[in-house]
Amino acid sequence: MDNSLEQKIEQSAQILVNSRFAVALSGAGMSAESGIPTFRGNEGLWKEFSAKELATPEAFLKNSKLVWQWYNMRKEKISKAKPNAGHYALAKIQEIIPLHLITQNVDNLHNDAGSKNTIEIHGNIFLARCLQCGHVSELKSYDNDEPLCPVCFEGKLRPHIVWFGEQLDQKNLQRVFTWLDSCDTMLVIGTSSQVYPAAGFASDVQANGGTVIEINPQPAAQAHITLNGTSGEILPPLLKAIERNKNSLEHN
Ligand code: BJW
Repeated sequence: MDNSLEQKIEQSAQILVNSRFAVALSGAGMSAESGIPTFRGNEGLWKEFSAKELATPEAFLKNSKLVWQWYNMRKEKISKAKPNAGHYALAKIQEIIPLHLITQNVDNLHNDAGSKNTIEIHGNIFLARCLQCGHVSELKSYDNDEPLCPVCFEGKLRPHIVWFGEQLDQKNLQRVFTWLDSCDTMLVIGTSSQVYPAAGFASDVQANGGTVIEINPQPAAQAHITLNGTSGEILPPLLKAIERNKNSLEHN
């Protein structure tokens, strides 16, 4: 690791340790080192698959079987994936400082790594919602492309995912904005910052006077500090630096 990156990690750790209320926003890059493809870029899902045909309410109305087949394929892959070093380091950081986590990811890996109270703003791939009674249930299987509601037994289930053109859950969004209003430091990890409303969160924090730190091998956010590298490379040394700074703060 070059000197300037080490210095920036140290500077970020000091900011985070002195922060009153910090928020992290993660995106698909966070899970790339767990073998889960991102959406954009050369290796991204949208190179091979059409977002319009698979991740919109119109697509589900037109061909729910196709949409379920795509989600089942992804679910099978995701269910075999494990959290990576970045997920584990972030969960440990949350034990040391007040860091609240918002994720755009639907893969559950932050929770598997031990993060608590994560707001999953785009849903969760292991949940399904009934189109008739609205009940949300766990659906771990990945072999059924016409699942029915286990509660009303009549309604068709859809993935409990936020598709393009759909509103995010309002309760989640209210909690997010409460966090953003209180936040003095934000970590933006592994997102291309192209999809709204999440893409606007960092500017909201900056407008309130907060500091934004980005972790990404191809930085994309408006940040005060850019830690150029993958989340698996950057978060473990950031954790170490936070531990060091916290210890020296407590011993002074
Ligand atoms: C690494 C790494 C490593 C790689 N370590 N990093 C305002 C302006 C313009 C448009 C809109 C707007 N407001 C709303 C819209 C419409 C739309 C939108 O934003 N469109 C844009 C594309 C322009 N937004 C919506 O429709 C949202 N709904 C909404 O706002 O409702 C109100 C409304 C509706 C309509 C009009 C106006 C208002 C809903 C968005 C739902 C997004 N859903 C998806 C798919 C479902 C999830 C699933 O099936 O899994 O969510 S799209 C997809 O993109 C997925 C992701 O969560 C989301 C964000 O992607 P992310 O996480 O940033 O991934 P990538 O692949 O883009 O980037 C990966 C990054 O990682 C890169 O930067 C790499 O460099 C980096 N990286 N390896 C660290 N190891």
